[in-house]
Amino acid sequence: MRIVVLAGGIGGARFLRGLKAAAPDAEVTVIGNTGDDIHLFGLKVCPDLDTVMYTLGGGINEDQGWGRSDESFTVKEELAAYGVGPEWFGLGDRDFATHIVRTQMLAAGYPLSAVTEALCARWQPGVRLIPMSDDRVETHVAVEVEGERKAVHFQEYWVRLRASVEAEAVVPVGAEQAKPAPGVLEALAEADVILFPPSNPVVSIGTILAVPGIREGIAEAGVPVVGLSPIVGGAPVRGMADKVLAAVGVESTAAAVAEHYGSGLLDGWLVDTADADSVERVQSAGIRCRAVPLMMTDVQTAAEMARAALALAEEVRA
Ligand code: FO1
Repeated sequence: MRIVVLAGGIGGARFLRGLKAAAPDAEVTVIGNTGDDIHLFGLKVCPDLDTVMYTLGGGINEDQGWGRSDESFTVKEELAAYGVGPEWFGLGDRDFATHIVRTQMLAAGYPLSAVTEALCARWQPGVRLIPMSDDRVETHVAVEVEGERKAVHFQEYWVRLRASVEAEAVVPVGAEQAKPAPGVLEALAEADVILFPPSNPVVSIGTILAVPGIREGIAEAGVPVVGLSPIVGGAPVRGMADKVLAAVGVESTAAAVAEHYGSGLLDGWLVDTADADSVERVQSAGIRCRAVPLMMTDVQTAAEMARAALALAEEVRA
């Protein structure tokens, strides 16, 4: 079975670990969000691609859900000693190696998709990880700080500001000019099922859908598209998705996120048992809905969720 998954960071990566356990023989292609990418110290950092690669490759810092395990921060300390910032983004020594190799290959002319393939040759994530685009897309957030309205890079909003100020707009800069990376549209056309894991609907999945051609590719695939709610009981399971959902006028409920994606895209939607009362509302939006446990406490619970998503896809296909 060929499965295509649109993934952002931590939620997407943890879901993928469950999917691999639930469908070990499936051929999984991950279309990774690159809107979170940031250029620091002359290096290109791809947080969501690295989170998927490290999580599935066994190198992730499990508690954080990002960055490497067994990390040290000597390079970061030395940069700070030179007064070279920013200090608010925690890049570890092992993680720096990934960004050095990536930047070196990009400078040699390799596209991001080829670089990602090369990095994955070491990590063997067990899925094919393709960036949504080889073109530069960077999400910026319009905020008002001390009466001054300005746009900050998503990472500054997320990490330095901790999403503590209202996001007035979330803009994936460059998305309109971006093209799907090689293999993305082909994977969608050949898919048997397409999954939206519990990633951030705005800055992760929303950014992938903003690349012209991808939303159409999903709709034209003519196969079941099933998503899992990142919102449980009116609050994000992790992260601060509610902050960016507000920016696009979507209430932080499992049903509202399903309606936001729309029945033109989604055939099925899983909500947590805590939101069983919203099944009716989602179904009346033309999206098949089931309530199952959606808390990914370990690989087994994530595998159960993946099984439920695949089962719903078969129900929709019938
Ligand atoms: N998130 C934080 O909250 N603090 C950090 O210092 C931080 C550093 C970091 C370094 C590399 C990387 O790949 C991810 C990092 N993240 C950090 C997470 C990152 O902001 C988010 O994972 C994604 O961008 C959103 O999913």
